[in-house]
Amino acid sequence: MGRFWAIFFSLAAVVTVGFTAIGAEYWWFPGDGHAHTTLGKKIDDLFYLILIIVAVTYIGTHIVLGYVLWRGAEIRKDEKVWFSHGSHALEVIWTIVPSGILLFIALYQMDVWRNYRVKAYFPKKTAAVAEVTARQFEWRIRYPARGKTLQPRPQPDDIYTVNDIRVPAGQPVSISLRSDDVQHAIFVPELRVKQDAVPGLVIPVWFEVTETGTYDMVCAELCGWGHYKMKARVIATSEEDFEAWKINAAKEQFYDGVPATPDAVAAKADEK
Ligand SMILES: [Cu+2]
Repeated sequence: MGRFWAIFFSLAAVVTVGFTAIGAEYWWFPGDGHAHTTLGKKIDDLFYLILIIVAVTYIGTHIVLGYVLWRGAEIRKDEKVWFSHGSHALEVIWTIVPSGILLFIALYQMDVWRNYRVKAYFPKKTAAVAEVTARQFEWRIRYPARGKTLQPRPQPDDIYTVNDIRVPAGQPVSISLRSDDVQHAIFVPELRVKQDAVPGLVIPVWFEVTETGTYDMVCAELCGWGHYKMKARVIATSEEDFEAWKINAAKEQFYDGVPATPDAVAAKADEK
């Protein structure tokens, strides 16, 4: 029976890691399993690096466990068992090696972290496309008028949407994240974008969507009874479609019910 458990524990590790590797390729990560932003791909690479380190350690320790069980199974009933009271050298090694691995991960991921969070390291041509304000329980988005740059304070010709964040794909863009009341967090799994919205702070978040599409966004900070209602979308379109949308959105928003041209006025009069 001892030999059975020895093989069982050794194989269990290999099988688990095998399934995890298959899962990681097909359904572990949100969406189609791959990041849809440039930086997201680097974040995925960090996940895989850590996964490999963990897998090697996991398989290694289980093989050692299997070996110990196998040796234990060989002991005959009349044989005297042997006890170990620890090994100083071994303990030093298994303290230093994991510390070294953790230090390596901490240093290795610094570039990605800095690029993601520190404004001075954002891509140079990052366009500020919108201000996103979280509130109980929705996202209000303010865009500068076509051809203008985003101002810290609302402008009369700004365009507004609720729960729809429109961005051009294929270029680095940033949004200014704020909160009107409590703490919220934007989370767009497929873009690997996650950031808390903190009352009193304006936090810039940049990303470059690689493929046009609609990506689900949720609030990732339990912010009250209607937390679940904070579903939103990031809609990434081509630059031209983004500009065209802006023209349309401005038309709709500023339409005051009065036909604009003399022809339209005449058409309206004919209707009556
Ligand atoms: Cu929220």
